[in-house]
Amino acid sequence: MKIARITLRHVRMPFRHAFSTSRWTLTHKDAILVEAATDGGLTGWGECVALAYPDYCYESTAINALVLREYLVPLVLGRELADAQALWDAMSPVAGHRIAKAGLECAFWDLDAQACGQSLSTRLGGTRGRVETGVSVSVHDTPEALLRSVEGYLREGYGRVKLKIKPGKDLAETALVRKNWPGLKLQVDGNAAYTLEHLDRLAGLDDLGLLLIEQPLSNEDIIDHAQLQRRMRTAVCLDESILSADDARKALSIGACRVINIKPGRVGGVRESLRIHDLCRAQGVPVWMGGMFETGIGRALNVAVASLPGFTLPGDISASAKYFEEDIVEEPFALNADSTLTVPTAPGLGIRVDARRLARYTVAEETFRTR
Ligand code: OSB
Ligand code: MG
Repeated sequence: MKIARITLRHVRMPFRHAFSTSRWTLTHKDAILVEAATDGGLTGWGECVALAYPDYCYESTAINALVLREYLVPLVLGRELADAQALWDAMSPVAGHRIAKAGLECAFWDLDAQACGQSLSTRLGGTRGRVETGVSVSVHDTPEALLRSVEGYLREGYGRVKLKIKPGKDLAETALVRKNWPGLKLQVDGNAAYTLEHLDRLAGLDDLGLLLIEQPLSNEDIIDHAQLQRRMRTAVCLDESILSADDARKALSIGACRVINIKPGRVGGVRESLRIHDLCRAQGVPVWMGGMFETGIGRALNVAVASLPGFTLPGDISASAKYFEEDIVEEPFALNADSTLTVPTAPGLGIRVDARRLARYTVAEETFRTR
């Protein structure tokens, strides 16, 4: 496979509601979309999932664009790439920047699966036609507003709820949701806002019957998480701390977590996601699909990867309508009555990008060609 043309687009799409975590509030989704074309007439799409500001990690939308334009695109354009490993090797002169790499890698997989005439799910060995989903719920100003939000999502049909928490807005809020819905599949996400000084506070979550507690401590840490996991019955799940299969192996070997959140963007793409999936499956460790407010492009990727057998917990893959009035794909992802999304069956990612809507949200665009 040879990529002959790459177009990078910065899209900016308004959220239906502002979204807050322990660290930031967002009103828009920003992303770099990668459109890659072969001489043979195939077009593949990928999405770089970094946020507009580098606070979830050191990558951001602007940094993705810079790294792609200056370094990654020149490394891959016009080069013969046998498979995703060859693409990874071609990009290896650039250290880190896994989100930028994953955007390109997704477009490559879309092309590769189309060339095989298979859906990406089938190409990867997916075993289900529907994937179980849940919602990630913003930090709210008041407990009443939080309860109203959760109630709304349950009415829409979501069967699992993840509450964003931060120090001081955690125990009481989570206990309140638990009291209102005793049987609800419930979990929390601290987005690295806690330290070991909060050990007692975090251990207080143990009585609330949570599926897991996600990334309470620092991005850079696995040692303190291991200490926390020894203190808690609830499974600790790592998100920000796991950038590779090697990170996952080390974290599991010291007991820093009992569950792992896989985001293809965060770990450098599908190839690394498969490695983490396989490692965890071999050890009997559950994994689930994370989310980064994806457009229909990244959402299609997440749904395909989540169709693999090791994804045994519901993912943060909601319907497009949770975030957007209008998605950029022709058929937005919609929730089924059993709290699932349907895995696309058309070749590749199985989506069609709507050119008019794409143009509406594009704020910058640049094209690169082989000469
Ligand atoms: O920590 O899981 C997270 C969104 C952006 C960055 C980090 C996270 C999230 C979410 C939203 O929780 C998940 C979604 O896309 O619905
Ligand atoms: Mg998280």
